[in-house]
Amino acid sequence: MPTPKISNKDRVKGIQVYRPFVYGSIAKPIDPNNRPAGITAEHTHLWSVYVRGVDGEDISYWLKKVQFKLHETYANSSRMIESPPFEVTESGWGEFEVQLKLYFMSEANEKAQTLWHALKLHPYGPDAEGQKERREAIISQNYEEIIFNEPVEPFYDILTSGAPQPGRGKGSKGSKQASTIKKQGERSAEIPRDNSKENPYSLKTEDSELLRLREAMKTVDVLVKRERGTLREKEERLAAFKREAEAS
Ligand code: SLL
Repeated sequence: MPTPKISNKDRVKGIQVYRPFVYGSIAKPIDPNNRPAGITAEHTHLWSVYVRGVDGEDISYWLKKVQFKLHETYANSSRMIESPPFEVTESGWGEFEVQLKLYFMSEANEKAQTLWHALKLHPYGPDAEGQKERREAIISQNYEEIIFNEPVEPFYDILTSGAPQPGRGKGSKGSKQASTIKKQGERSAEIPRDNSKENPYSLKTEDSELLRLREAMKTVDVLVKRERGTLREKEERLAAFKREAEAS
């Protein structure tokens, strides 16, 4: 479908709207003694690959659909998911790169964006063996922010009106939403306060990261002071040598 021509004057100048989301996968090893029916014998894992809001936030007000491109060993390897949850659940035996193509609401007049996610089935790191034994789920996910640079007016309205509030129903979407009074800043791209198993990105994580950075800066300060001290010593010795050389 040809996209309507949007001239630059239809864009909201100087504005960038950020929308956070997470994408990733969760994989569970199949218990050989309790195999779900209808799964091929070679398949060792059940997995899902997904795109979702941070902490379950509804992102379908700006994200229209997601195309997941699986490895070609899968039948119908290209899967278009047109409504939330934007995810594909499958079984398999191997890891591969999944291509995710994010399509925005048509009002956005934005091209689809492509991301890649490496599907992880196997644990790694110091406790890999333990995790394997306990048949733990393997979560591999990334936090991402999409930046809409100078969005067109209708999309800016949609973005700033935010996700439909629970109880307000579907009617708050689309054209009706655009006509409601904008409460700018009511919805925010703030990350959640606490992290959970599914979502390691929180203000708490951010805080501890900041603390770590502050500690690192202190260390750098100490190192800089020490270096300055050494430099001063060397300069003093150099000056002494010079004086000696001049005197002799
Ligand atoms: C590997 N390069 O060798 C990867 C490919 C493909 C995984 C992994 C499904 C198989 C099916 C499946 O697990 N494909 O249903 O036929 O590890």
